[in-house]
Amino acid sequence: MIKAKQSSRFASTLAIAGAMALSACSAEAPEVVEEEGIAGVTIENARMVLAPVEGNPAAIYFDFSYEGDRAFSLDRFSVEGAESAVMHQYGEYDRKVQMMEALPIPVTSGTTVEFKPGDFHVMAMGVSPELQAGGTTDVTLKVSGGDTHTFTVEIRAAGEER
Ligand SMILES: [Cu+2]
Repeated sequence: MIKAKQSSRFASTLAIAGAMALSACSAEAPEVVEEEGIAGVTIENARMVLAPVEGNPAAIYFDFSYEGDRAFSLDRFSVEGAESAVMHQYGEYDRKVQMMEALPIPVTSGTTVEFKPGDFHVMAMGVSPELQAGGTTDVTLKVSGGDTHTFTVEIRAAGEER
């Protein structure tokens, strides 16, 4: 009997604690300005151009700019619906201009980087057939220190404007 009482009291204490936590959350929610991503980062004109052959690597282009206090590097990306993603740049290798893995790009306040055809881009590998032209997907930039910035890219077919 005593045991049962104790456990029911314990259970009701938990329920009260839960209710308090909930009300605390909902009371605070309207005041908190939700800030997604890294403060000061602006991404514009983001698009992903699919390869002519389904499943082949797709290129992602966008205009990056930053107005913030903290310096970081552009380096690691992940793409929803792709197995992996690498930052690429074109360079001369073996007497041919071809794309290769890019070195991290240092970013400070005022930095702008154009990810564009023939230049910096993010290469998405192992692209899911679910990513279709006309749709969108999310790209996440992960910087040193672990902060992330997620943005949406428009998906275009291979033949469309890049
Ligand atoms: Cu590439």
